[in-house]
Amino acid sequence: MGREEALVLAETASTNTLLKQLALAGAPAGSLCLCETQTAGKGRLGRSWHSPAGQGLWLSVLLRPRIKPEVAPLVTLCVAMAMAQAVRKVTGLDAQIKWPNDLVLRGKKLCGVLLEIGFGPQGIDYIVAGTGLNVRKGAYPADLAHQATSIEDHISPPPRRELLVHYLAALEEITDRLEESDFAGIAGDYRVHSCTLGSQVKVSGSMEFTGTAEDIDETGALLVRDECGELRRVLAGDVSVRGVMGYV
Ligand code: BT5
Repeated sequence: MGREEALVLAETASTNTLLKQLALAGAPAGSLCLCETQTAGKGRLGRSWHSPAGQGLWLSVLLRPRIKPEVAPLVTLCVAMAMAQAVRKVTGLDAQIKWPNDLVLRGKKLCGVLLEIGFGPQGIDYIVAGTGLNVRKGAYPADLAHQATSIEDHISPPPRRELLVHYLAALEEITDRLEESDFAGIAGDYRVHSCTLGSQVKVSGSMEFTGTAEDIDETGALLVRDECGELRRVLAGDVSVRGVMGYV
């Protein structure tokens, strides 16, 4: 395979979509794409992601980790951990991880993570790890102000380059740990920076119930003790955490 690509664009529909095309054309791990603005930024489940010009770090990184397909969801946690670490290091702000894919700061969403995974005959072929980090106040629209935040809402924002450099270094270090030791390599760090574990949560989607999030298991699933005392495994779907992003 050739050298990795680094695309820095003024505008694209979605950095994830573009990098996925490069991944399918054989681009190597470490390739990345970032842009000033996305015209069709994607969230999960067909939702959209606001990505106005110059207001955030709209970025996708191509990973080709040597891990078993069943632990692929753990990579979402690695990406969120790496971004939380970068934000803490560069700004001193205590960004926390809301399972599975949000970074929150004082109860509001600072960054979203979107993973797109391609499987081949050997297992995982590629993972496009997209992150939308709100750097300036204009990153999110006024009607999301009750649940969204940016670095500039708290401090004078650092150059995006610094956040990028620390994020890439942290991502490499954390995914190396995942490759070497699976879940055991990342679980401790994850537990420390999670705002979900130990909190009351509301699960919606294919199953709906409330309970207390106790832990994650070795595949990244959330373990929630429901009101009847039963421990239930939540694989996907939406989880609201009491006190975070509007769940009161
Ligand atoms: C996510 O989805 O949080 C994943 C977002 C990933 C965005 C990055 S940007 C680079 C890369 N390229 C892409 O096309 N995507 C990735 P989800 O959990 O579904 O949250 C989406 C919801 O968050 C929306 O429905 C809005 O309510 C809210 N939202 C949209 N834009 C936001 C923003 N800038 N800040 C905070 N909340 C936002």
